[in-house]
Amino acid sequence: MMSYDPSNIFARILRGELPCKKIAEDDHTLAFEDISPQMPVHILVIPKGNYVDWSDFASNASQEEHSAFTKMIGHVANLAGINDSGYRIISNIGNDGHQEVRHLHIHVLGGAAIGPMVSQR
Ligand code: DGP
Repeated sequence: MMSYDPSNIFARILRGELPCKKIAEDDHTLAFEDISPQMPVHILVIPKGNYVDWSDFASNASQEEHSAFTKMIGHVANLAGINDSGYRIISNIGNDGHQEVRHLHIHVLGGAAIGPMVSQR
């Protein structure tokens, strides 16, 4: 796993150096709109702590951070009104996972039928 780089784009959003379209926030978690949405609803949920990816978060985050992160994903799906129609959550991790921003994030995607789980290579 790469070490955390505090100059990554989501760290800059968390510090208020870059704007975002905020959806929801609590002490440990921020949710905002993806800048280049792949679906009618495309929300990113990130922990406020400096975690590179899921493995880093799993090993090093507190119970409170875990709980807040999990709840926020369901909360923004509720806010976006996609619970009944359905949605998908994705976290891209590392090189094989095609993770571009090295601060843990969950994509919440919905608002239309997404199709099969993974596109064929
Ligand atoms: P990933 O490949 O999983 O690391 O996805 C990174 C996502 O971050 C991608 O869907 C586009 C989004 N993104 C990149 N830069 C910005 C930004 O400055 N603001 C917002 N809101 N989203 C961004």
